[in-house]
Amino acid sequence: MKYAHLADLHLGSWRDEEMRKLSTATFEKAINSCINQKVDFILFAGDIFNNALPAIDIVNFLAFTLQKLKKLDIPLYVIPGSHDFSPTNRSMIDVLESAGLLTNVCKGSINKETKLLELNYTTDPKTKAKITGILGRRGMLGSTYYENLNREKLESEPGYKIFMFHTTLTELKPKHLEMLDSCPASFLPKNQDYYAGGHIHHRTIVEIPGFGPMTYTGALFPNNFSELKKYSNGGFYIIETSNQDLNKTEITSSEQKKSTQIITYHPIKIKDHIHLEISAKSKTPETLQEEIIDYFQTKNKQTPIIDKIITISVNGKLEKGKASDIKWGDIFKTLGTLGAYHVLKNDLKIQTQEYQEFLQAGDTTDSKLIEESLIKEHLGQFKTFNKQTELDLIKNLLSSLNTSKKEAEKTSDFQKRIKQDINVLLANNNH
Ligand SMILES: [Mn+2]
Repeated sequence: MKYAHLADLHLGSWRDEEMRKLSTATFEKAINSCINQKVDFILFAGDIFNNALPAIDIVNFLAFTLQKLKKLDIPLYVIPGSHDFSPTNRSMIDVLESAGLLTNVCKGSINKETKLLELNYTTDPKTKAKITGILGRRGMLGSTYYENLNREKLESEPGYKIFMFHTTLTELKPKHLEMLDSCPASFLPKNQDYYAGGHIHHRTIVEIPGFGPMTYTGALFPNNFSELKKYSNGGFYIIETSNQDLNKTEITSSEQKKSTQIITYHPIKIKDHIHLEISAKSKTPETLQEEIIDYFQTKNKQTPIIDKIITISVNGKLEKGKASDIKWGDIFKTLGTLGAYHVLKNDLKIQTQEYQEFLQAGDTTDSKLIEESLIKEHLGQFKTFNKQTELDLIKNLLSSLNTSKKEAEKTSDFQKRIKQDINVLLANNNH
């Protein structure tokens, strides 16, 4: 058996059209690669879309691509991620499932007596692999699913089993995301053959005794400036198991299984990437600007920057002036004439005499992390909730309010949708 594991596709992300094009091109290339490698089925471990209500052209593009899989009889199994549905539980994934383009494997019910969540496996018709999982929610809302999960039911099921998750697991958390809330891997059922993770945009494979390999693929395509700077590109896993393992009825130990399963990472690269890290220390906005242009003009003589993505990070304290005095428009234009595909900058870490508050947010340029640490700094001034509830609520409110009126949505419907979403959030936190 051979299958693919993709996660954090974030289709429709990036404001810049050039970057959005790369994100969809990466997706198309990944699916074609899966087809060429003749996988039996494909998994998407959440965050298929970047927003709960994606633009029509993105949904159309995805439906068109998934139709190819359907024609070739390659099933697609998914769990929704934290970005895939609105607080009122609306998700485009439901539409795609109704159209027969994918199967949401997060299916189950609450046992009336035990009050535990009982998940059902979806069996892949051709390989007989059994797949289930838990959808992702924003903040730590999702952890209640794990706290109330009937794990034994999943642990004692015979056959080849895949568990999909879209949450932060403590044991799989990379160093640079240490401050994120997480739940322990022991919240997941033991004895699954593969744990297909999403949510954390950092490639990881961890072996924990009693469990099969627990994995994050990382984002299929970097989703923001800091991911682009750190990873340049994304990719996915192909998992291959030897066939004698497939129709077994007894439960084998995870150690026995390990030897019969190979996981390989397949990077997908559309454009090359160059990063420049430059210090503003003892420079004026004008000299800094000259230095950046100079760097690329000189570099271009050795290795042309033609068709490459360029990221520029500036940090340190300007001798005079402020970050907004740097004429980025001129820099972009010059690099454009040298043939760069697209240029992005991050000047959030430039310090000036006037404004230094960003420093307190720690050593990071990831806007999400800056946001989180600023919220944490000011928690508890407001006595209505405990700190954890307040943090979750603020994060959820911020993400719900980060929306705009959709194509053809009436203003009154838009207002109603926002009010409804906010009411759901406030009701959920009212304890
Ligand atoms: Mn994600």
